[in-house]
Parts: sequence; C-alpha cells; structure tokens
Amino acid sequence: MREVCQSASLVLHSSSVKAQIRKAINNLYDAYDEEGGKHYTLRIKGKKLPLEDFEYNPLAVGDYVEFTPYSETEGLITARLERKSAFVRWNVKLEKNQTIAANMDQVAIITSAFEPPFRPRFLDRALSCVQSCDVIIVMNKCDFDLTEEEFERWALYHKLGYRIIAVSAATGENIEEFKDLLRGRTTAFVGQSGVGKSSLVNLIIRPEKKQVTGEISQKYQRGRHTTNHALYLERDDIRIIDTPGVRELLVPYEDKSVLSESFIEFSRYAGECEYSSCTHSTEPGCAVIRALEEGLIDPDRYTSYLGLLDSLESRKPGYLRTKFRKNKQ
Ligand SMILES: Nc1nc2c(ncn2[C@@H]2O[C@H](COP(=O)(O)OP(=O)(O)OP(=O)(O)O)[C@@H](O)[C@H]2O)c(=O)[nH]1
Ligand SMILES: [Mg+2]
Ligand SMILES: [Zn+2]
Repeated sequence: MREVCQSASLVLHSSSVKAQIRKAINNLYDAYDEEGGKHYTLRIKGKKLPLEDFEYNPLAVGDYVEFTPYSETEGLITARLERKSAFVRWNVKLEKNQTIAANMDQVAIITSAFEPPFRPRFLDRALSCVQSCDVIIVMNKCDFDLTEEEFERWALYHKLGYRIIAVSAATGENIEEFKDLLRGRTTAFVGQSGVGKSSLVNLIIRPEKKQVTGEISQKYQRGRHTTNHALYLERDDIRIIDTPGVRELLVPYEDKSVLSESFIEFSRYAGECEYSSCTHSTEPGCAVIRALEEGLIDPDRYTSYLGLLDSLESRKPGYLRTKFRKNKQ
C-alpha cells in the first residue's frame, strides 16, 4: 500500500512543474524553470486563478507557479505559489490592488533630481506599496543638483534608517556602488515614469550598449520609450525586475496598521499608544502624536501619513467609511 502511494505522488510530481514568471502580457506568461533550466510560455488553466479580496491580477513578474506542460515549451498554470514579498499599488480605474512585482529580495525606489523633480510624497507612497522586503532609495540624474530644501528632505530618509544612494545613468556616477547593493539579490526597480529606471537597468545589464540619450525633456513629456510591462533581467549575479513607470502611485487597500508600519519612525512610539489599534490620527493618548508635538517626528512625513490614511478610507465601500459614519452622527 505504502509503495503504491509513493509511486502515485511521484507521478503527480512529474506532471507538475515549478517555474518563475519573467514576463506577463495579456494572459501569456514567459516563465523559467530554474531546476530544469528551461523557458516556457504559459497560460492560466481555465483562465482563472483564485484571487484574494481586492486583488486584480492573479500573477505578476517574479511569481512562482505550478504548471502542467503540454509541449516541450508550453504549459497550463494550475496554481500560484505563496509570495514572500511584493510591490502592490492601488489601480484607480479598476478599483483593485495590482501587484507589480513579486518575490524580490528588495525594492529599489528610483527617484530623480530633475525632470521629473524629486517628490517626497510620491516616495512615501512607494514605500507603503512595499510588502515584506528591504528598500533602497535611489536618486538618479545626480548630474543635476537638488535645491537645498529638496536635499534636506532626501537626506531625511537616511536619518530614518533607509539605505539611500545618488547615481547617474548618464555619467555613471556611483553605478559600481549601486551594483554592490544589487549583487546576489533580486531587485524590483519602481518609480515615476521618466526617472530613469530602464536607463539604469540597461547600464547595469547591458553596459556595452550606449543607452542614455540625454533627451530627457522630450522623453518626459512624450513618454516615447516608456516601459509597458514588467520584465525580469539578469547578468552575473544581479537580477532586476524593471517595471513600467506610473504618473501616480497610490497605496493599496490594506489594513491601517500595515500603512503605519511603513512609516518606520513611528514604530519606536506606537507601542506606547493608549489604544492598541491606534491609527495615530485622532485618538487620545497617541504616543506618535506626542512625539510629533515634541519635534521627534518630521511634520511633513506625518502630513504625508495622514494623506495616505485618508486615501485608504476612500478605497472602502461607502457604508464602511469612517468619515461617512462620523458625518452622520
Ligand atoms: N541627465 C540624465 N538623464 C537621464 C539619466 N537617466 C536617464 N535619463 C534620461 O531620462 C529619460 C527617461 O529615462 P528612462 O530610463 O526611459 O525612464 P524610466 O524610469 O524607465 O521611464 P518609464 O519606463 O516611463 O517608467 C531618458 O531620456 C534618459 O535618457 C541621468 O542619470 N541623467
Ligand atoms: Mg522604463
Ligand atoms: Zn497612536
């Protein structure tokens, strides 16, 4: 009896293969089976995989899937395997959470010094879209200068404990140092359209090819080389997921406590709040607000947090919104 069971599970195993999604376009997935060293083109079996609440896309680049091959190079996806990390944003049009990349070890949030200018609010939102992995905050186009005010705000992230690095895809400044942070890990590059994600990726993955054109303003305004879909690339021991830039980035629908955790400077005080489920906005006895009043928390970061907290409310169905209930009283 035991032998029969064992051989049955062997049969099951051989018909189901594990692979990682490297490109995803319209229900067609390029995947790589690390064990077998083979590439496959996959589709979802029956075109449906179970979704979580508020989830839009079942699969993102970086996801591991199980599939049943039906030819040497094609197969049908039967399941998505558990994610260890993800970068998730709110898709306004679809009113759902959209996963941009999954299973990376770290996210490099790329910002730029000029065209587009540095936007700390955007960066705070991007930080709140990172789920369960490390972050590097990158200032590209450092061949341009930041204003003093911008520089202060940028340096604040370093004080908060984030790894930050200023680079230039155009001049190559600090690229070797940046590569040191990427080596041995899988990194998703995310950020506003035009900040230079693809320029950096190309410089790192295909350094022999001349990449940066220098036509920034043209590109920024017209979006000519805009990346349309996420793509997994690798060279030596550096693995990068380049993602499409967005004009706006909104935090996904999630628990409020998850949002406040992405404001890492709050964590030192949050444990002392009077209410365990404190949202650090209106509650009496809030230790975060006390720290703010004592000048221990940057007021602009706190304002940024309140903005995001408010945006979570608008993601809920009307009858669940706190504001709506308050207005009725
Ligand atoms: N001056 C300067 N220009 C740069 C630098 N990096 C990129 N650029 C220019 O900025 C423009 C946008 O670069 P991309 O690499 O396409 O930006 P992206 O972030 O991939 O944009 P999306 O794909 O739309 O998200 C291009 O014209 C680049 O030549 C840099 O370090 N300095
Ligand atoms: Mg791009
Ligand atoms: Zn609190």
